[in-house]
Amino acid sequence: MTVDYTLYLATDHGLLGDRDVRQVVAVAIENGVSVVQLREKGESTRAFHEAGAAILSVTRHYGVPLIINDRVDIMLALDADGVHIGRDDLPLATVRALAPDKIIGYSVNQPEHLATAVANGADYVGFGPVFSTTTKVAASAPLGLDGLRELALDCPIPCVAIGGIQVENAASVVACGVSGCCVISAILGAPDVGSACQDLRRTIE
Ligand code: 3NM
Repeated sequence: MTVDYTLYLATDHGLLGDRDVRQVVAVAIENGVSVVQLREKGESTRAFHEAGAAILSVTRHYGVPLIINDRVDIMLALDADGVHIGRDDLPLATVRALAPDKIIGYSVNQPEHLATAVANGADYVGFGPVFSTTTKVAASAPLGLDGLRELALDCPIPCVAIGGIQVENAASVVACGVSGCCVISAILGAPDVGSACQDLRRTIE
């Protein structure tokens, strides 16, 4: 599957509030989101799976890939399009063996992590956090634009930037050489999800 990483939305239960995740994701895709990641920190396995099934019905309708955060078992159970893992999850080589044909993303904060990702067959990497963010608890120290540029320069696979990306700084992030931007609060925290997506998409392109 060829993936367009231009505007990558990750979900956050807290920021969704009582909105219907299917509706929010549908509006986001209609206004420029090209990949969706279901990220359900702190939810039960059952609730995570249910949310995944709900979102998958929307992403399939639009032909946009759905990536599941951390949980290979839930990705396989849903037959979703891929999984995004970090260094505290199952090893990348193990995930690749379990899911030979799925999209696998890997979180990278240092050059050594990028080498691990490439050597073990990741399809894309997420570089972050670029800027400080309050959305992720205990995120590493921000890379800044210089750190991001260095990682992107040596990157032989698609890469997205994550962490503190807003419409105001998205152009400088893309200028570092990444394939796209992954955002949470710039979309889910916006008063108007559709226009936030349009503004981000236009800026990134
Ligand atoms: N991962 P926002 S930063 C989920 O550095 C996540 O790997 C990060 O949220 C990493 O767009 C982050 O609201 C939070 O800043 C991104």
